Amino acid sequence: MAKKREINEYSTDPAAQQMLIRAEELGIGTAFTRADAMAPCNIGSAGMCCKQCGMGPCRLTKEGDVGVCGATIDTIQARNLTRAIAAGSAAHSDHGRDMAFLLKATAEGEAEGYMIRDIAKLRMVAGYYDIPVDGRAPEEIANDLADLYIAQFGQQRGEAVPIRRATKKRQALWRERDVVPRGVDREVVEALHRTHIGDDQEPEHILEHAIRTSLADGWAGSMIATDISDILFGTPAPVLGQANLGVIKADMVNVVVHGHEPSLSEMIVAASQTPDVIEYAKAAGANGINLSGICCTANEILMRQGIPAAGNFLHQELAIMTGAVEAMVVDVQCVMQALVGLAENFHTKIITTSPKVKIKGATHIEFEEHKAMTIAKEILKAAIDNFKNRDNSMTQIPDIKEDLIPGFSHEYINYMLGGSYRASFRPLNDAIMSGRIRGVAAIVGCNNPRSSQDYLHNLVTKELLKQDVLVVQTGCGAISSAKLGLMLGEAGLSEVGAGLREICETVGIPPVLHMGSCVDNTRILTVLTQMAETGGLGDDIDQIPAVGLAPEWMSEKALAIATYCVASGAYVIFGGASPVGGMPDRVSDSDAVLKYISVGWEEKYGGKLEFIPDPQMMIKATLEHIDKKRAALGLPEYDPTRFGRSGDAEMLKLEALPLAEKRKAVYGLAAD
Ligand code: NFS
Repeated sequence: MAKKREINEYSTDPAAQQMLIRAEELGIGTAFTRADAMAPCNIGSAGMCCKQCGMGPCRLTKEGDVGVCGATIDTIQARNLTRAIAAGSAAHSDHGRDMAFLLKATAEGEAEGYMIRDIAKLRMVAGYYDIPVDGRAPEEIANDLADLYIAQFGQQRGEAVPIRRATKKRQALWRERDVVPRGVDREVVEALHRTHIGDDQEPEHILEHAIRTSLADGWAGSMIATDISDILFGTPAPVLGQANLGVIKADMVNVVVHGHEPSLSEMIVAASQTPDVIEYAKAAGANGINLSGICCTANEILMRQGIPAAGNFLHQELAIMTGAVEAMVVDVQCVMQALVGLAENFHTKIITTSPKVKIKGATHIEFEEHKAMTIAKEILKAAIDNFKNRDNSMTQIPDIKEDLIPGFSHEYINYMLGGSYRASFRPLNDAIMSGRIRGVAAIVGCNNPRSSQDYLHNLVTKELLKQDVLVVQTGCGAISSAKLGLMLGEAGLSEVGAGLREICETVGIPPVLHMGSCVDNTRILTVLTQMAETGGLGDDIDQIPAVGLAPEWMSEKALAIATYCVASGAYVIFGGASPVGGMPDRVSDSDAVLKYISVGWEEKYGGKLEFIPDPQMMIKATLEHIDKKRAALGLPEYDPTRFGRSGDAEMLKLEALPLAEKRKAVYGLAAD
């Protein structure tokens, strides 16, 4: 057993620390203590264990070792990484498929309680694919779009159609390299086939298919999920929300929704606001129903409805530990099996809802889109019926929460920067060109109990903000910053570099923009693509001074996201352990795969994937990359003292200069 850590080594979040002290008092284990007890296997964590057939598992420990079939370390690492990327792509994209079926059912009037909320987005998305919109009812357009999107998943030949939303240059590169994906189902099946015993045994060739598979996720499966969520539930725009365990209320029936798909959680939000459900809760002696979310379900309903987030991945057990949760309603992904055993110490009901996910010992109330409202009410009533079982002597809710403003969809960022008449990324590009904003970092991804919860996220975020790097976030990383108060207007601006601060104050944005759930990383692809198309920062994503980071990653989905971002031209840095690393004490030829996904992929795609456990090194690598890209574009060298000496006044003075002088003063370019 590894060393038992102290509470403050488990999490930097004070609410989490309170609950972890409570867990120790009650003698209840959590992911944190289980991580202490379960030392990771060095061979498996470095991707050097092959269990693809019955002749093994073969554990390769040193350079030159081969498996029973003769497979080398490089082949085995490439296979394992590709399988992980395929699984992550499958998870996101299967979510996208369900959204496409929901759009179809809604268009046909067969989805109880759903409607098309964002007709403008529907028309815009239809326009990408030449689906006629003029003179047609939204349902007719949605029906065509749903058919097109449903067909994408199983498309056998030809390009997945959303690929056309990438820059022209990127599309050409993918075609030249023959990695344009077909349907994600086909790519995932082929990934499993190629990595079966006795198939593809050239590591680089295997990894090219990992690229293709991830592109089917980022530029199809996940992008489809985001498009349809916006069409059905509304494209996010800023709303006021709250985050952390303090959002759980002692006098109300608490229902925590956890997982990923917004289809049921949106309906639970709607059902919780109906008079009959509110009356039912009051009759049970509660002051009403209080909803909150965990993980990406939290992000979906926080972004659109302002429903508070109880926390990120490592808060799922801690929410139950408050003793005040009547039901935790889960759908798919990132749901710990430990929840059921943990809930037995309290009165909390764990309710599974997806036909794809049951947990032994949980209550299963299966969700079905054709009678979603009826099922949502049934779930809420089960939670209300459980209110009487709450033991107040077991209740302890940390009085800790922060306000935030989430909802920065790419459409909103565009509008906010340019105004309604000239929505544009021009001001953002200009700010980067002038050096007020040094570059952009997308800090995303999970929590991992192997490191202190939120510590790496927050350390990297705060340092990059000081260095005038604009930060956008999704997933559990976003909730981490939200809990810290970095997503609220002026809050935190005192810690932000002077140039970035001017931009935040002028536009009226927090220094960290919450862009949604993990499938919404496609919004970041869209922002980067539009920045490239706006001009001034090159003509493709790989030229933009931007970096993607997942300091506390743990899921296969994170690897899929990393890979499609790399294939789209981004430098991606992960913290924690490398799934293709050599043994920590030996750097040798067994690092060939590690080198290939960095140097090799950069040569081919302009993006690279690196695993850097040390946060200071992570920050250094980020800033060096941003500065390198700035230099390659011929932009002035970043100078932290150049802007913000007098706040807004300095900026307004520069803005008022005649164009020729402005070019010189602001961009450091020749006056003509
Ligand atoms: Ni993303 Fe969302 Fe969180 Fe990681 Fe899990 S919730 S899809 S995988 S843990 S960020």
